[in-house]
Parts: sequence; structure tokens; C-alpha cells
Amino acid sequence: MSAVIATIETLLVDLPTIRPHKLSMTTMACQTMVIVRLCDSDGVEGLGEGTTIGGLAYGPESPESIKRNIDTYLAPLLIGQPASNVNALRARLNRHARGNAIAKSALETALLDAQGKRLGLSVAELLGGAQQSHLPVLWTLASGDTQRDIDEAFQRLDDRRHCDFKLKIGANPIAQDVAHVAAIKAALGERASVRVDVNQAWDEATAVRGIAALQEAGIDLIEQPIPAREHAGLIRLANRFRVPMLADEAVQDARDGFDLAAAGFSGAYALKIAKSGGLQGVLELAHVAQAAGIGLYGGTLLEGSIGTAASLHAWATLPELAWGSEMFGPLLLKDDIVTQPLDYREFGVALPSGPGLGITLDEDKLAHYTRAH
Ligand code: MUC
Ligand code: MG
Repeated sequence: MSAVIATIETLLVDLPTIRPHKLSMTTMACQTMVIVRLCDSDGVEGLGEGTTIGGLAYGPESPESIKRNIDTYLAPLLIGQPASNVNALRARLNRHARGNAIAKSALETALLDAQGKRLGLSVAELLGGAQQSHLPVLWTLASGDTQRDIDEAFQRLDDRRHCDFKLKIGANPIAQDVAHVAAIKAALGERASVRVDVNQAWDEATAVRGIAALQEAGIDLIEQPIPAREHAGLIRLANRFRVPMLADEAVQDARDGFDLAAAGFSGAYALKIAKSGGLQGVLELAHVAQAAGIGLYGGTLLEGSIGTAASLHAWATLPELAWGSEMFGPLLLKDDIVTQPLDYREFGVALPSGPGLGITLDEDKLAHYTRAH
């Protein structure tokens, strides 16, 4: 008899950040991860993670809703089902539950981790095999203070940790944001690539003014300057400026990616397992982008080590990420819940090896940071 899914446990885990992380819609002092522990009838365990930013500030799923919706609706759809047909389980979840992409991503990650452990293969191997084993990783400067951001950037460059930087803007008046970005770019010069993420904060007219000034200051990439659903506006901005646009909130899954490309968008897509409901969904988006000649960027919702490792296994199957990745989530957190942290060096991170995700939980740390109720 092949193994069936026996139990699915979800835990809310709160980890403090190393410094306040300021985005246009929230400031984070702590990250909350929903950790999934799935066990099959042979005792094989699969780990997953569902993580968002700032409660409900980033999107329609919060850590608490992710946990509750898995416990109440999604886990019962999986319990008792054959554990090894991940495609059938994914289809079952999608047939019976709409939306909830982050919760589905956490479950698919756990299913793939368990499958890998069962077969003695890494998740990247389950997805067809890795084409990269060391992936570039940028750092987000978001302390809210220009000089502190500059000091932080030089530290990361000197440590050979990161050589590309993303600045979170959109919370302040446009002149203040532009001055902040221009000062950082002027300080770093040609030593580093500097990009910005506006997280939808501008309207199109503000974006035209802001992007003109940022292009002038030597910024390399403009991420999601206007609201997610304004596809036509994003295409107009992409056509208007030399500096490329990176679509993030505007592209959740392959369907969004197809629509935006078919409507004439050029630029790049931020891939996130959380947006696309998991690793297979995000690779569908990546393949649409590749067919349309749109560059790829490995994105994060600031997941911890489990979600970051899952993303790395997906990105590793791609021939290249034209804009690199931002898989630095674990480095923003003061502590970790795994025994062997990810290996960050030489401006990137190594793809974890070993079966499944290649990640082992530290049970003491997990117990310490798990929310009581
Ligand atoms: C986002 O919108 O890109 C990624 C890096 C970071 O600091 O925030 C995220 C979310
Ligand atoms: Mg973004």
C-alpha cells in the first residue's frame, strides 16, 4: 500500500527582524511564518511555509487566515489521500478552494519535501533538475534612514554578501524619496546596482515624475510603481522610459503573466511561490515569461529558511534569472528555526542539498518561537 497523508499540523512562528524594515504600506519589526508539518502513513515528514508581510498590509491572506484556512478547509481535503501524487493533490485543492495562494504554496512545499525524502531526491530534482547551484541574492535597504542605509550597503559589499540593492520607497513625498534614492546611488556609484520598489504607492502621474528623476539618478529597475490591477498604466510606463519596469503585485500567476505580455508589456516579472500558489504554479509563470521574452527575478515575501529554500529549488530549475533574486529573508531575521542555516556567500546563496528541501527543523528553536495560541 502506498503512503497516504496522515496528519497536517500548522504553527504560527514569530521571529524578530534585525532592524525595522520599512515598506510603503507597513513597517516590520517581526516576521510571522506559518510552518506546515505534514506526515504520511509511513512517518515521512514534509515541511512547508506560508508567509506574507505585515498581517493584511500586503495582500488578502494574513498569517492567521493562512493557518485557519489550512486547518479548517485545505488539510481535510488532503488527509487520507495518496501522498505521492502531488499533481493530483494540487488539482484537488484548486477544485475545492478558491484563492488562498499562500496557504496552497505552504502545502505544496510540504508535499514536495515529503516526496523528495520518500524518493531520495531534492525538490529541484523532482522538478526536473537544477541548472544553477549558486543563486545571486540582493539586499533590501529599508531602515528608513539614508545614512544608515548607505553604511549597511557598504558593509554588505565589503562582506561580499550582496552587490545589488533594492530600496523600498513610496511612503514619503516623492521629492524626499527621490533625494533618498539618489543619495544612496551617488554614494555607491558603479560598485552596486540600485533598484527601487514602490509597492503600488503612486498613481500614474506621480510615477511619471518619480521615474523620470530615478532614471536620471542611475536607478536600474523600477518595481511595481502603480497599483497591481493597472496593467495598461504599467505598460505605458514601460514604453515611456528607458529604465525597465519590474511587475510584482501585478503578476500573481501564469494567467496574469500571459495577459500582461499579450497586452504589450516589456520588462521583468518578480516570481514568488506565495503569489502563484506554489512551486509548480510559479514555474508556469516563469515559462510564460520566457516565451514572451520577459526577464525573470526570484522574489520573496520575506520567508524564513523553509520558504526561501523552496523558492531556491524552483529558481534553480530555470536556466537564468536575468535580474537575480532577493532570497535574503532569513538574513533579515534575528534567529532561525532550522539546524543548518542557508549558506550565503559570494553575493549569493547555495542551493541546499539533500533529499526534499534539504532543511531540518531545530525543535527547541521552533518551540521557543511558536505562538502559544
Ligand atoms: C516585495 O514587494 O517585493 C521583497 C523584499 C522586501 O524587502 O520586501 C519584499 C516584498
Ligand atoms: Mg515588490
